[in-house]
Amino acid sequence: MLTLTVPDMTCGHCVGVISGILTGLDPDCELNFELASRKVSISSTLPREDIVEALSDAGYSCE
Ligand SMILES: [Cu+2]
Repeated sequence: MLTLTVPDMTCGHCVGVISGILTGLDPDCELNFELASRKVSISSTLPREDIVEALSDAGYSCE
């Protein structure tokens, strides 16, 4: 389980975009969003760096 903080994830639209990116990379990933704290928990075989890069490319930098 990987937990990322995505400061620019501010609304349900962002959650939808990020969800689409991650399930596009790994259809079997399990995601849990905590919008209030800007956190995404990701259960996936993808390397962390690939996830961070894909989200950054879409304008969502991660911490
Ligand atoms: Cu948004």
